[in-house]
Amino acid sequence: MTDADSKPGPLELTHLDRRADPDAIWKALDEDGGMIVDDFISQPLLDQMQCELLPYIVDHSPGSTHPSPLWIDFHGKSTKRITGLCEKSAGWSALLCDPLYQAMGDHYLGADNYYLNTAQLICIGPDETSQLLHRDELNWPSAIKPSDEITITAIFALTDFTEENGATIVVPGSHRWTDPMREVRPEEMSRVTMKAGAALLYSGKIIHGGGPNSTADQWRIALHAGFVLGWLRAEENHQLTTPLEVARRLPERVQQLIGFRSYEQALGGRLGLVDYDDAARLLEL
Ligand SMILES: O=C(O)CCC(=O)C(=O)O
Repeated sequence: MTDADSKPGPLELTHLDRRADPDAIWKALDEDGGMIVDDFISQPLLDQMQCELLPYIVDHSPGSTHPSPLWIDFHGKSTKRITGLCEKSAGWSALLCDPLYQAMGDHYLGADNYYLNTAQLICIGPDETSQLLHRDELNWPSAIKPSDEITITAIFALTDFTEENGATIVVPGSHRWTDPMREVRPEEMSRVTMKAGAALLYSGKIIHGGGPNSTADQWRIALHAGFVLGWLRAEENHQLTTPLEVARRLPERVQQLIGFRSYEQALGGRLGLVDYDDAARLLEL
């Protein structure tokens, strides 16, 4: 164990206003492994997204379809998870083009160097227990670099996040831990309480998980959406969750982020091609 492993993190993550200097946002994120931007989503856009997405949430059943007990537990027996959001919400596509959200991806992963990992609604319902704590970057274990991010994520609150209804659990400072097996002590955990419209921005290295919901009738609704380096496979298969005719009508940035454009590495590699041409050609046909 090193000093970084034993040094306790702050009890609560920093909250900054949407109008804060982006450098102050990255500084807070770098220090603690995560931070909260209040009022990230404007009220009209929040209203639009809630209205567009609510019917899908009502229709969806909680729980996992995976046979393994590990995944059933990880996905949550009382949690609804919904993807394919570009088809379901024009508001979500607008948020994907938000300049601050783009600045986060560009800052941590490099401009034009990343794709959308997954965009999923995570709706934690009554009686849900705590999710297994985890680090997002462990999806790609052999790509992990000690000092660089390979994935960076935002959890947008579409309803208020409270201690009772499932606010995300984070372990501030754990992005610096060098011992991957180090156990988390209860006093190192903090709950991400925030108002609807706020966003938790966090490192792929920080330990976190969905919180328990002890309410009788409240659903905690999050839109969990991260970016991943363009040469790594994304968690969500966006080209199957978004039909081609829908992709044709999306903003260019969204088309790129969900893989309807090919990836060109700075050093010359090209990935995700169609007939050795850019996948964007398919959108023109
Ligand atoms: O729902 C949350 O607050 C976090 C969920 C999460 O980290 C996950 O499902 O990977």
